[in-house]
Amino acid sequence: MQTRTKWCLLALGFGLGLSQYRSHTLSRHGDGTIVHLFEWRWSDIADECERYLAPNGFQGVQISPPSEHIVVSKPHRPWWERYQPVSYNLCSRSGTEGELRDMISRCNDVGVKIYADVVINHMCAADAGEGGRSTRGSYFNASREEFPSVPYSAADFNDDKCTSGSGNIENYQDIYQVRNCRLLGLLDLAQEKEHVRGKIVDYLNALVDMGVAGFHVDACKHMWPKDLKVIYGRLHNLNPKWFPEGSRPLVYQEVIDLGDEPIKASEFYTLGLVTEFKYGAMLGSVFRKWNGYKLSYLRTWGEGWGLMPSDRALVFVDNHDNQRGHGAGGASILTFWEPRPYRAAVAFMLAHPYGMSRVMSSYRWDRHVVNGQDENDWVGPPSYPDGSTKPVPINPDGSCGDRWVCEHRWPQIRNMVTFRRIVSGQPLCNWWDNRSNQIAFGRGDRGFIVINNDDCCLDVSLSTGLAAGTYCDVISGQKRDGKCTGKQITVDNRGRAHFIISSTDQDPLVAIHTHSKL
Ligand code: AAO
Repeated sequence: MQTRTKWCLLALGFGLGLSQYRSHTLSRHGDGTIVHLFEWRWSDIADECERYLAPNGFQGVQISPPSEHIVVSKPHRPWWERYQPVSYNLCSRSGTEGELRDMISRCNDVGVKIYADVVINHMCAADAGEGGRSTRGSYFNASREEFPSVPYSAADFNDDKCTSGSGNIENYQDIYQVRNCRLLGLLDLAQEKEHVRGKIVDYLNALVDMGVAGFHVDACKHMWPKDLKVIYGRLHNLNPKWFPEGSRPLVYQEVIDLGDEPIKASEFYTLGLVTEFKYGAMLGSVFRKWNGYKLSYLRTWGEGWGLMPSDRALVFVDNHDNQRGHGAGGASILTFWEPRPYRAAVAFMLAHPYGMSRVMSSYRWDRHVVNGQDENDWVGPPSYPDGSTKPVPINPDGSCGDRWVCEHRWPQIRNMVTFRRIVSGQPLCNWWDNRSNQIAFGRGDRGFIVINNDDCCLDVSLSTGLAAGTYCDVISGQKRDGKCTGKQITVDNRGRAHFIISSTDQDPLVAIHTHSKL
């Protein structure tokens, strides 16, 4: 076992895993990091690709749904109006089709991929009524299930198959309800119908032809995998202007599987990647030390914890739903509201080889929690009085202004995105823990991270796997003009280094990698 650990078992598991589910609808897009620029305008994303994401090595951006959606005035312009499409016109709160096209093109030109969040399970809710406002002014009649701009009509929806009394999903233990009834009252499309498939495929292919690299597919639990298989199978190859001939879109599917329902994430493994919601829920519990969890237990993090196979998993500490009490995950989810443990958890995710990682980039809102419910969980992005989204201003220190949080610009998170890129493909090595809440591990001979979540000081010498030299800690600072603005770590000829992390340090961790060598 000693030698096997030395040769880093995970390398083997990783390599095997990659080929296990390879399908024609999925190509590996690298082990980089995707940032979800939640509710950003297209023109701001284009600027961000050029000025920040490309120079800092982000793999791609998940964008908010680009299709035309209802405009909700009560409450005033909630973020969730975008999850209620009325057509597949590419005109949304984030901008026009022209702006979308320009953004995709500019991001691709600098090597940053765009992954579109697409809502294909449903249209708007029945209660949106008739003749309501929409982002491009397309007429719709939700009461009669008429969406002439697609066009869809009553025959394209699932109502006849739904067996619940209300027509909505009432029981998540009944797979037929979950897939044939309305999620939250949203009109449920019948993806087995050729007309519906065709319209969805046309919508997705319009985006592929524009240059998107793939999709986050919303609400996959609520669609039949056999229908999704047909839809994904008809997707065009990626635009050869930016991608190698024959490249396939990357598809990652939103399926909330916390283990207690009959629909399993595993039903979607052959189709693409799947969101691993257990990841953030369990990692949050570990960093909060709930249920007796200790950081040292993370030695077996990954499949050993009942998580899905690494090469299927899209992982994240929080998402746009569970950071505000929607979706699932519950109270353990860490978010930007608790910056110190949040940064540590995100750093752990980015240092660990499990899964494909996504970083959240949020905006602040005035939380108003009554009986455990946030009454302002609906609040939309920073906006002008007319409801249009405000630009993201960048402060002189690189942080974002207004209410934009920009976690991806927090130096610790940005530097860990670089760490992940540098250690890509390297096995997890040199694990150490104190049997409590202090851990450390390396990634081959490229990087090493130490985390102290105990209430007292960490003071220890460890094998890092790195070459001898002086390294700059990329958490307390970084290498700039050959000098280190943070802690310096000296690795000796045997690869050992001494680490000190006090429980009062701004961040409870230290990370070094080959590019931070002085
Ligand atoms: C809005 C209003 C609604 C109104 C509706 C229609 O808020 O009051 O009825 O309009 O007028 C977003 C917002 C919604 C919003 C919707 C449309 O979150 O509030 O509704 O836009 O504007 C399920 C789905 C999952 C979904 C999640 C929200 O499975 O796909 O609900 N997420 C995506 C998006 C999300 C979006 C939509 C889908 C719709 O990310 O932003 O909605 O396009 C269980 C199930 C989960 C289920 C959750 C929540 O979770 O397992 O599948 O998610 O419940 O209903 C334990 C369990 C765990 C369980 C959890 C919570 O932890 O282990 O499994 O408890 O009960």
